[in-house]
Amino acid sequence: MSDDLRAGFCAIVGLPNVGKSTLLNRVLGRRLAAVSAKPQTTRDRILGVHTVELAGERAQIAYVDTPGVQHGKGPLRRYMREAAFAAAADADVVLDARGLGDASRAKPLVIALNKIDRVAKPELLPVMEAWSGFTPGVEVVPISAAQGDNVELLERAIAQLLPLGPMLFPDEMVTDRSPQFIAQEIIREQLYHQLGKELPYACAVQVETWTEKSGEITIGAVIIVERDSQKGIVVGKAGHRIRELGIAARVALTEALGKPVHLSLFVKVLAEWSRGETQLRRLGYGGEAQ
Ligand SMILES: Nc1nc2c(ncn2[C@@H]2O[C@H](COP(=O)(O)OP(=O)(O)OP(=O)(O)O)[C@@H](O)[C@H]2O)c(=O)[nH]1
Ligand SMILES: [Mg+2]
Repeated sequence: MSDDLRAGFCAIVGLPNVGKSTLLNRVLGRRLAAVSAKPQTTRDRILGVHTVELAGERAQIAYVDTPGVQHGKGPLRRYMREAAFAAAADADVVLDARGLGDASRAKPLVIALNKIDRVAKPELLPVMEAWSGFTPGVEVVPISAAQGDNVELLERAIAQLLPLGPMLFPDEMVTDRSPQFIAQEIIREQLYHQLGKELPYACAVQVETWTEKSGEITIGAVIIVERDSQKGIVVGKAGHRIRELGIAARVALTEALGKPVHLSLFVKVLAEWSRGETQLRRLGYGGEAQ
């Protein structure tokens, strides 16, 4: 084993819904970023540090999961887009989950073709060849983030492109995000799973209270919507929907935090929260994307 360590940032960029956050969670072996079948689930940059030995070489890959690159108007969309481009601009390596974005051209690039569990092997080869032809000299790694196939191979390809140098973070560090932020993501993920097509995009989640006592965590969180009618849907008939959301979120939180969790969920209307810069900032989406 060599003493050399490669360390640097790898931005995970790509179109919405290609599995960027699933890959981050897979690599880290824990649930950090929200995942859903609906596009535009991720709203912010999320750092996930993986300090690992790959084929005898030590590496520290600081992944930055980003919102899927998409068009669209309004301050929240703009914030999401800027978060993705800024992460790519700051990175040592860009991992493009599927397609090429403008922001990635100036950096060493690795392409991950995800969801290979969905295609038959003979169909994969021509797709890989096409990508290799399109981006000569760029490693194209077919993976299944959901099942873990080839993920180590992908990490090796990324690590080789990182600069030699000291670790950027302590080796036990996984993220710079607070447990409160992760809890918000886990609750928001349930909104994407359980609410209809449009509604999750009108929701934000904020943890308001957090107390730890005798090894248990008690969390109070609000789901913020834009209109009274949306509040009615989130609460549901006789409070049925919010109860279901609470049950599923509590199970996921208990698993993610490794401690029993008590969760109280409330719904609050904050008119046009996604259109006002000040309100966005207050909810954590604002100023400089972090
Ligand atoms: N079959 C299959 N599904 C996958 C795989 N990876 C992710 N998915 C599914 O694809 C959907 C989108 O996954 P996400 O990880 O949220 O995708 P994303 O790129 O982070 O999406 P945005 O944050 O919206 O840009 C979810 O339903 C995942 O379960 C995979 O390897 N195989
Ligand atoms: Mg995502």
